[in-house]
Amino acid sequence: MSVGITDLAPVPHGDVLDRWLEAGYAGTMRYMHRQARHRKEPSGIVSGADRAIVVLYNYYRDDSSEGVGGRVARYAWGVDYHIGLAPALEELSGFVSSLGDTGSVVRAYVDAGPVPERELAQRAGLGWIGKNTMLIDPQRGSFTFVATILTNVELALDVPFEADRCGSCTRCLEACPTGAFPAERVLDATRCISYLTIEFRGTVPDDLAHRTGNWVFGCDICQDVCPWNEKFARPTADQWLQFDGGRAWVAVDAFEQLDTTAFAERYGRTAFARPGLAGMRRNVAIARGNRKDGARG
Ligand code: B12
Ligand code: SF4
Ligand code: SF4
Repeated sequence: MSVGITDLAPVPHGDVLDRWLEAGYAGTMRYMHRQARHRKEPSGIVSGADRAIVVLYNYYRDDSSEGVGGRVARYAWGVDYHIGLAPALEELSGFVSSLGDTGSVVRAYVDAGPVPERELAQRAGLGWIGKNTMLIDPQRGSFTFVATILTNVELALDVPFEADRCGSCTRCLEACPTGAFPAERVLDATRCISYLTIEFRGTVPDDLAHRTGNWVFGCDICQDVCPWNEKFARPTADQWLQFDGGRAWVAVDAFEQLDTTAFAERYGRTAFARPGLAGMRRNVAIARGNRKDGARG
């Protein structure tokens, strides 16, 4: 885990978010439009808060197996991280509260909420934004969750991470099977396998479905090819990420026999709950089709 501290001044790349939304790259994620004001001016998120403590949490695990069935992005191999990270964040929040006066503002966020997490992480000195749009920690790579604690407890600020260590590399841009990067550091979410398998409800257009290969939940390709991950990613030993013995692959018939109650019992505490049973069945059906066609992601 690495931790950095920054203030909540307006983000310097708010215009990037505006252009991204205008281009329609958020697709059906309407909440990104609703949250835009706070994402650009994070001091408005929690009344009184003027500091962000930003935490990077390593979730990397190795998987060299050429499994059978559908492939799952690493971040979803364990218990849902919104649940798994809660105890660590509660403990850290308690510690931060103990540094301030009674009644200090201390509020933790991970993913949920209008917090511009990567932008704050860069400003808190934890890494740079790669061409694949990921926050890259020079000592760990990008297989990390970002969590933030917004507070008014007086804390010294860290120095922003100003360097761009991507250099002339373009591996991630070339490796994306769906062509989801219209430019460096710009991701058209509507073409991204992560969006198509997790956020998007409905029928995936054929031209994209053919390119999703065997991914049934999320996608790690633009991170797997990154030299900073190849060199520096180290497996975590955290127990909550080992849930279920890991779930790097799911069997093609994993969801066939389940009804919604059985699905909730089996997967309710995992990230699969977001697309739900119908979404996971759709994803598996696409992967099965691609296997027959010999299409690869
Ligand atoms: C919407 C969303 C998605 C969408 C869109 C992704 C995207 N790139 O925008 C979809 C569904 C596709 C998605 C996919 C994934 N996501 Co997501 N997602 C988010 C969410 C909720 C918002 C991201 C966002 O603001 N997008 C809008 C665009 C415009 O923002 P942006 O690309 O980050 O650009 C901002 C900054 O980078 C900055 N900026 C832009 N250019 C430059 C240049 C410089 C020099 C600097 C300094 C800054 C800068 O300005 C922009 C505006 O603030 C965040 C959580 C959160 N609350 O922020 C998680 C989050 C980004 N996702 C995360 C993860 C893990 C993933 C996946 C890896 C999951 C997977 N394996 O399938 C993929 C990765 C795909 C990818 N290459 O980004 C993590 C990333 C952790 C990290 N180390 O970076 C986050 C932070 C969640 C978390 N709390 O851990 N995600
Ligand atoms: S997560 Fe996969 S589909 Fe999405 S941008 Fe990265 S390589 Fe492309
Ligand atoms: S693959 Fe290369 S260009 Fe892409 S994020 Fe990693 S270092 Fe940057």
